[in-house]
Amino acid sequence: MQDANCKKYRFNRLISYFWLICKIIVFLNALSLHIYVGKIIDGISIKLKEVFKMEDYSKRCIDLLKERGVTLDDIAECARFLQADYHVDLAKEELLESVRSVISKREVQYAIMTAIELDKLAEQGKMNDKELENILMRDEGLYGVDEVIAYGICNIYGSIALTNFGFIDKKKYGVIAKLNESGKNSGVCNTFIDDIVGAIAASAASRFAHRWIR
Ligand SMILES: [Ca+2]
Repeated sequence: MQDANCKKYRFNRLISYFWLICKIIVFLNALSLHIYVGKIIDGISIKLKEVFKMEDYSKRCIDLLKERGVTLDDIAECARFLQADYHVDLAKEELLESVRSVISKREVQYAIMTAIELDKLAEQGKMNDKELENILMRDEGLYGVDEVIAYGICNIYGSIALTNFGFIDKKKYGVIAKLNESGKNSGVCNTFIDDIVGAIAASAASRFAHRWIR
């Protein structure tokens, strides 16, 4: 009888241990699920922050361009000029979406911010290297770093963008001609921005051409 009681006691203890282990497993599962859900929420919030930050940079770049006398309309008009031989009746408004799309790219935004900052620093006499400042203020013929930054934008949009850029850089159309002219005035530095505007227009025209073919 005592033996039977002992077996029953052991059996009950085994059952209680089993339940305890089950509860621990359920608790750990809930905990890991909680961590997993937390990680997903963190990932989504990081992505959302990036998206909003990009929107901020787009606006920032549009404002910077405006501050230097360049509107999105001006750039769209340059892009229209580049597409005029292929689409005779094309209105610049049809290229505005492509211009906005080019400016929404992070690499393009960094190029715009860097280029305009360098022009402004030179113009305000705030560069540490006064020799370099003079080179930028004179828009020295052999100084080609401005074009290299512009190529960085065009490279994203392929060979059509690169050839478009070469063409508009040579023709100096629209706002690019204005920037080029005003850059010759003393106290004004447009060494970088003219190439940046040309590159955005060339890339927008390339984007439009690719979408048209599709
Ligand atoms: Ca230039």
